[in-house]
Amino acid sequence: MKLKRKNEILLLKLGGSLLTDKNKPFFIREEVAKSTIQQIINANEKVILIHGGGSFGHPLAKKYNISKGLDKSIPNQIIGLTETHQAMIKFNSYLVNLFLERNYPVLSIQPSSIFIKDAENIIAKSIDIIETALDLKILPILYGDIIFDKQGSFSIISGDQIISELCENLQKYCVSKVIFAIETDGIFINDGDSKDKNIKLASKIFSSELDDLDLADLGKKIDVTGGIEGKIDFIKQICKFNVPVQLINGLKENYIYNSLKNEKLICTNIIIN
Ligand code: IP8
Repeated sequence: MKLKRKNEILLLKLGGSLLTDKNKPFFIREEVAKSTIQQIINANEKVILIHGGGSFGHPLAKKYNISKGLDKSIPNQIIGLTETHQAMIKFNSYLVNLFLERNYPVLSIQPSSIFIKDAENIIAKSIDIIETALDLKILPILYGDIIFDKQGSFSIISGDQIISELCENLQKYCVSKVIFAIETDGIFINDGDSKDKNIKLASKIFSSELDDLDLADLGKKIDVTGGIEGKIDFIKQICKFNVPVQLINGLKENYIYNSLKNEKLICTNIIIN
């Protein structure tokens, strides 16, 4: 019997700090968003798009401490939970509309409706909804969201977590690469001794080196889901599923298009070894 090859798919995560100004609540960088969406349309590859929370999700999640779960001592936490979700829907709808205005078929899929937690573990459900959309040549769009916990609580599911779940649970499709479009060129590491510290872009990192990176401190922003250290933890998980990862600067001209088309770029490539 001939084995049927799985269809290859790319996962593209658009960072919240790329698409929004994290210092201004609910502020979309419209030119960046429009250029990004146009590049995805131009590339016209089989993609699942995931975007982060940026200045929509993070400030509300932080205000109500959503990632730490139910806490009766926080006033109005439950309304804050629903507001966090709604802020993400608003951000997501803006992006979805950019595609639809350009007649490109996309479908928003609510992560809080297809994932649930049971204490520490995320239980991926209804991944076949995403696969059926892909079969119909629809580009599915997911985003960092709230997630319920069957134990009667909740927390945040980040875009990075969703990517890891997709790498693990997609059945009909096989992820050929995960692309993180961020607002810097990739992962920066310290170079040289402590007296004369310079930083440099790590253009190639083997998956086995991920535990020992001497990360450069590029300053911290409001991020309830862990910043670059948190991202590296998810990259490690993604590598366990044998999927290569690329971090690219989404602000550079045509970088998203070129990455989707597998062109050579100045960026960070994580190679499985
Ligand atoms: O920006 C966080 O997703 P991320 C989503 O991918 C919320 O970490 C709601 C804060």
